[in-house]
Amino acid sequence: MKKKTLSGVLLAGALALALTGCSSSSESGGNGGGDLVTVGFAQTGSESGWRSANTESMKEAFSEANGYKLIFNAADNKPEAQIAAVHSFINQGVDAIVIAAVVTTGWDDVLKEAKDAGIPVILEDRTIDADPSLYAAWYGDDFEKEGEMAGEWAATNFGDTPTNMVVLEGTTGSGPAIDRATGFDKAIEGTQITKMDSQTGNFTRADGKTVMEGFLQKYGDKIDLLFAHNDDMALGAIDAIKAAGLVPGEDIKIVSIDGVHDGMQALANGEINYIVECQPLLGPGTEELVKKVLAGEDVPKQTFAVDGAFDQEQAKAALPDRKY
Ligand code: GZL
Repeated sequence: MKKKTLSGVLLAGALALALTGCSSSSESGGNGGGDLVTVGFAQTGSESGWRSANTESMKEAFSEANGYKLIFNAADNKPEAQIAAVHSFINQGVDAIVIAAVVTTGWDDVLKEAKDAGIPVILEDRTIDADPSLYAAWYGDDFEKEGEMAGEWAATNFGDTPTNMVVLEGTTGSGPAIDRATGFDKAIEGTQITKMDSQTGNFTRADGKTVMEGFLQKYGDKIDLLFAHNDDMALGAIDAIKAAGLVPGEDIKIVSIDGVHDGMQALANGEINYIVECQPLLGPGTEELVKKVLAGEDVPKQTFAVDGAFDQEQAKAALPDRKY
């Protein structure tokens, strides 16, 4: 924890070495000594299968065995609860703070407070609109590129014929919702794909189903294509499409983003037509950044995870070895 005097740390380290007889190792958490590095992690919540995989990866990386004491907070997708969690981490004097921001805005004040307290902040997954000097690094996926890849698939397969599309957007104000829409819209510019409607389904299966039910009531069989900002909303939409007596993947083509297991299974079954991957296993890379930042090493401001994309055959081939 913060606020230890240097002599206190050296003494603790010396005691730990005496007790365990092992030399200080760079394998343990941030400071290499015997005491744990305390990390406050402000997670969005538990809105999707992607989020569950991300949380598991982060908890594994910041385990006690790896030398960390992780203080975990899931904000139930409430921005104000997430800000309060970060305030709490600062007051507890943690050694470092990691944030997966529900929305991009509202971060400057609490990040200034962390900076004044000498606590480094590392962003994982979600992006924020704040002065870059207020955080040490960001590690995650390229949301605009994901949207562009999904849009390019739609343009290639449907751009030459009049195609009516509806969109299930992610959490309003979140980095992935903003950037995936930007990338997708750029890719379908000049095609014959018409966006009839676009509403948020909050990245959840339940809201994806509810919003799709509304689209079906309003547009009926005029809908040719659905772009879902994540698999969970696509899976909810599939339930609504089936309940309306239509065939998902045939009557209504579906392109989605994430590549979680249930989404990839629906793709293999032909109920989704294309998925752009969004890598959730960000724990090891985030832990590496925290360790380097605490050791005073220079780190890149942005590090991008590598994402693939899958059609039905590729999903069938990939499913057996998928880790999430
Ligand atoms: C993207 C991540 C998004 C996923 C959703 O990196 O922030 O949030 O696409 C998740 O499934 O809810």
